[in-house]
Amino acid sequence: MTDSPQPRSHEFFMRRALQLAANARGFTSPNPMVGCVIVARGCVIGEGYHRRCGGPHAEVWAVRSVPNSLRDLLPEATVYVTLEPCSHYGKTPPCADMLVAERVGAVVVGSLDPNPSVSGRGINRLRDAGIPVTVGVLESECRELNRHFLVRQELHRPYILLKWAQSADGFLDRRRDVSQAPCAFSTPLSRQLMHSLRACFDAIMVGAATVMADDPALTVRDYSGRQPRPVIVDRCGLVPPSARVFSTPGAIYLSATARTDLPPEVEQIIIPSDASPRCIIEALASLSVSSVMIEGGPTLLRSFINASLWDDARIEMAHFSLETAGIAHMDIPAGIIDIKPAPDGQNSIINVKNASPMAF
Ligand code: AOF
Ligand code: ZN
Repeated sequence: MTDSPQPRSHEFFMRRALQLAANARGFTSPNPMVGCVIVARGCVIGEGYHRRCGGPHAEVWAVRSVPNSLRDLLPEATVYVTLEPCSHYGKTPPCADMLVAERVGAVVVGSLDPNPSVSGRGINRLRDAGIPVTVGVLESECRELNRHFLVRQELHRPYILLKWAQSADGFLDRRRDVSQAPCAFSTPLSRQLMHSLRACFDAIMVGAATVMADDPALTVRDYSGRQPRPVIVDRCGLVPPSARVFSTPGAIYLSATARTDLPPEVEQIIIPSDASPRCIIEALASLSVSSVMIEGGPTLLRSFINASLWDDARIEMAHFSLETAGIAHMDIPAGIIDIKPAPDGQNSIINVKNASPMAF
């Protein structure tokens, strides 16, 4: 006896829509990643995702992908979309109107769009046109995918990730002079993962002491992706003009005094010498930076932790200790903690979510 196949669930198709959305990771900022799947008679007849900010939305690609021979099925089809269809004229026309015009049978939405131009209006427009709408399928996965976008919409500021690598006993480096290389906690694989993570951000920020001690380039080298803008916080104007980071495209230099010795391509922003973390983030937001990863050093990281101005922390922890040879100790910040082995099993990755992040 053979069982007849079970009809596939809303979750099954929403998972596929999530998978499609993630194809554009690193390319949609400041827009969200959105995926869409069109299903008729239990089969996928169309798929799409939002590829680039300014380009067509996921629903448009999905409807366009339906073969002409199957378009007659749209009135009985269910459209799965990870984010509420938009209802406004932005860089593109409203997707909710397009779905109404195509007379689709039903819409299943992962999470609501908090963008004040949308915010429930997309769903209302569909329902007003008589299209049944289900909301909240795999909602937490859909929200997690768009953490950067949701923080910007809901907390009115750029998304902030704190990131560092440390020894098992919490040191970011060992005692050394500048002629010696920084202590290597990362493995080749975790470095590559870190570069893929960098490519998802608009900016990567470090303090002056880190530039002077490590001379980082802050580039996306071991992965192919977008280069974020490097940001150097140097309140006292100490970083030498020869620092490698000034050659990385799009560099932003935050200091209390203007410098005449930096390459002309470097964008200089004057901040008060006692600028708070909030003031720093406001300066970046004014340059349309919508997500920033803070890569050190401990003074800058701690100032953001003390202000509760961060959303996630990602700590790569090596399995060896430095004990008395270690310097620059960091405590793991309080929050919702998840610890996993790195994919090569050599280090641990600690992810912490801030339970009460500062809003602007
Ligand atoms: C959707 N599907 O695939 C995306 C949506 O300037 P625009 O026209 O690209 O509009 C951007 C806004 O549209 C963005 O802030 C978000 O609210 C929504 N994005 N909506 O239905 C999509 N990318
Ligand atoms: Zn849209």
